[in-house]
Amino acid sequence: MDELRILHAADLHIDSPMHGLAVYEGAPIDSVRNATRTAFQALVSEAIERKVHLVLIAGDLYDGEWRDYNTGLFVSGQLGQLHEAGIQVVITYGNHDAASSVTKYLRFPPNTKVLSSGHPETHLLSDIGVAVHGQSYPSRSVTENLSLAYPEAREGLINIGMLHTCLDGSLGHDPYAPCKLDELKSKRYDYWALGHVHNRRVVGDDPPIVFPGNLQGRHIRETGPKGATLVTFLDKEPHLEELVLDAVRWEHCKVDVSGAKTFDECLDLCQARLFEVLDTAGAEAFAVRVELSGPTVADGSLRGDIDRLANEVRNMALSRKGTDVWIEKVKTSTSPSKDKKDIEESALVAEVASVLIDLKESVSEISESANQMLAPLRALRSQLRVSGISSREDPTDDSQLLQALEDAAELLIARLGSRNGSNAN
Ligand SMILES: [Mn+2]
Repeated sequence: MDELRILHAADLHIDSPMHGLAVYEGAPIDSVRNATRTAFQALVSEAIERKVHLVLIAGDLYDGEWRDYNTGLFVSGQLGQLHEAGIQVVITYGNHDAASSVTKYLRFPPNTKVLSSGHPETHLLSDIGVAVHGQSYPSRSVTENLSLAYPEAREGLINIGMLHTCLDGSLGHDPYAPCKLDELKSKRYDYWALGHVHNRRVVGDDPPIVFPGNLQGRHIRETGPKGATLVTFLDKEPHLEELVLDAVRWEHCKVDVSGAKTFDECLDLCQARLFEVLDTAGAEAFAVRVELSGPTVADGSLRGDIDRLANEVRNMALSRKGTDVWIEKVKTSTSPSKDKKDIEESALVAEVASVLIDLKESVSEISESANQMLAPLRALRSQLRVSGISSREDPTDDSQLLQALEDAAELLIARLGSRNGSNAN
């Protein structure tokens, strides 16, 4: 065969829950919930369109035990489409879908081979001249070096090794099926189809040793484009192509609001940055964390109304027509401004605020003492009314009371004047 095309995927985690997504009005719930399935459908379409000969799934096809048989029915249906297109499939299970972890079972269509969890085995595909070597995980925690027992390469065939591994552990994943690059190379295979590390990494060139990364990000630590690796052998020489197949793109949108003066200014910066991230990423659906950072005088007002801030950002996301954008979280990592002018301004604002607070306290003190001063006058007025000197109604507020007292005082002065027989004028 002059040209052999193999599509290598790993870590599909079909029906994995999407972690940490807030539910709110208008959030594109369905596209996010179905993302792992939609991405698998994209993989199958791509395989058919590109007329690949073989699809490899190198572990963690499932996220864990099926909630119900629908997960199995979905996967089997997709494998059936590959079968109809004449495309063969080889699967190894990893730590998430180890034989002991997934107990429900459905038979796959005849194009699909699952490699044994008991020992490394070779699956021969003589019609396309390929030998696939590999082993599934018997249990979640496989700590021995599985690669050591992998079979010898078959002469005259293209040899592919499949392994779900942490390699030497330096890539920071759970330490399963550890091995060294040199041990893989020593097998003299033509390609190593690895899984387990969710970031795409090409860790060897001769032969290619590849982690394709997961097919669909599932949380904020799995950002950026996700997909699979297309390996084309031209006269037995491998050529790699990265295919982006994710249905929902995870992005961490970091907004620098340094120097913004107001809450509104921060919102403007958020919108500009969010839209820039969405435009650049070029996906159709997103799950986005928006994080504001930098020193700003608006630090206090952002932190004081984080709920409004979150909903203003959701509001921006909803205004993007034709793109499903789920705002996973809005985080405030801002700090108070260190700018001298800002500090002076805020010192001035603080001073004015403190004067206003003092003033308010003084007003309540004044009104207290006014009340005390008015108490004997109130008593006097009652006496005046009882003695018929004033006939006004009971006052309802102090101004009426004062008016009544003034009237009474005038009356008394007039009476006193006439009693003494002398008028002021
Ligand atoms: Mn995985």
